[in-house]
Amino acid sequence: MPDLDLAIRGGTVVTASDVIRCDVGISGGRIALLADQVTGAAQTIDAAGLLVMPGGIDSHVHLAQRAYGARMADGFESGTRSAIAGGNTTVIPFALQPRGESLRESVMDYHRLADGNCHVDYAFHLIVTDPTPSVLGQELPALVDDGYTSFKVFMTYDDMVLNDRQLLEVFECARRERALVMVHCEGYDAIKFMTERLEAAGNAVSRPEIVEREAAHRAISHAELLDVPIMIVHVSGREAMEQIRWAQQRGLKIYGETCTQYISLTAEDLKGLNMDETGGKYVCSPPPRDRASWDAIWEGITQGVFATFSSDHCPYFYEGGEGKLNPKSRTSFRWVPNGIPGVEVRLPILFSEGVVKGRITLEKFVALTSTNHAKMYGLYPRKGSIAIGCDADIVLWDPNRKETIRQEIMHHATDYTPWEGYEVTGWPVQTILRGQVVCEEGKILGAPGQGRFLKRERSPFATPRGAATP
Ligand code: DUC
Ligand code: ZN
Ligand code: ZN
Repeated sequence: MPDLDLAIRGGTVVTASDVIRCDVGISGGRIALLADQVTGAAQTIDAAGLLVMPGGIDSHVHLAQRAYGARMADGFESGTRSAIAGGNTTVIPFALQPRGESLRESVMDYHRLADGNCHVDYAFHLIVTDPTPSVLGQELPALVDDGYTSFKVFMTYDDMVLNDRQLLEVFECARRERALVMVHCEGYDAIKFMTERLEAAGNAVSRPEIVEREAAHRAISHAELLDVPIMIVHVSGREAMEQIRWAQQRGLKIYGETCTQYISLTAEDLKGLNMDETGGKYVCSPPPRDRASWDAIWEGITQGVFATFSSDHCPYFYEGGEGKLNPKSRTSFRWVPNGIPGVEVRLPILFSEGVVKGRITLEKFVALTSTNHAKMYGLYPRKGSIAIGCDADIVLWDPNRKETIRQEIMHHATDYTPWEGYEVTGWPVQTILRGQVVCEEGKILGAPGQGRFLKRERSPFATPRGAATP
């Protein structure tokens, strides 16, 4: 038996493929032993009655991002503190290239903010806003080689939108470099048109599902044209889900991601967007839809249309001059900073709505919240499972614990949670990062800086089908 630093005894181990009663032995930060009885470790945790699951991997969070015209409430310290309290051990935030600037320099800027300040392990996706010949020909290939193996592109927003020609150029580069492209699918012109007309009429529903569906179809068509796999992120309802399912049924490598807000919030929450009520607290894009959309998202989850379930944690303050209620946003809904905090509640809400209500199995829960993120983004098998040799990133989970989500128990820096008063069953009890207990009963035990930067492999899911040669 290897010398063990830690034994987790008496729990039920859950992976994306199995639910097994066994003990876990950890040595040097890695899983060293899975056995009926593990004894003789330097430290022992009694996990009787608990689930022992891979730590959550949230592959869609925004931290310290300079965008959307406001200051983000969470930097790397508070954002990853919130992540770890929610049972996560890895996050993948974004390094955004401001237009006209070097992508490499932007990545270095984010490293300066993150390195030494994270409670969980982390990597970066790149946001490409300015795909110049030197970005496509030199910077992106070198960055992919350096472990930044995925990029996000936007089909909307004045300061980030790529036109169709630019999208194709980024897709072509991704195909060549074997990187995975994440696409924000909402059509720029349709949104702009609607925003202007609706603003004049004092109505705030400027991003209906049809703009998401149109953009998803366009992105899928471009991806098919070049035979490049893409991930369509933050899918909000039936329209875009059906586009992805249609593409998958055609054999295309089109992947889908959905998020907590699309199974638990609705457009009703957005009422009061003229800021006399609390609607701004729920502004994110795509916006939450209606209860029928929750059913469509569950259909996509259970049918395997969605590979990943993320938070899209994009935290702004509600109060104050730089938050949702900033003076400009009071003049029109279009200026309300776009995004909500959610990294800490992703696992409890999916567990409660999915596992406890019988919609998904425990294995599927682990796949959606951890394993598939690792596989999609080049971190597997080091991350995302409980098997010999994996990093010992583990959440001990009480499946019966009832909690009410409240701002006062959150660990993020922002001043509200959109899920205030939301009741869940299932809660993280301890979070273990590479064999160290870093959070217990909401108490952060480790120090910022314990999180390490993860250089990622190329994703096997980014390999083209080989059907066409552009
Ligand atoms: N897209 C995101 O991924 N997050 C927040 C806002 C947005 O447009
Ligand atoms: Zn987006
Ligand atoms: Zn996002």
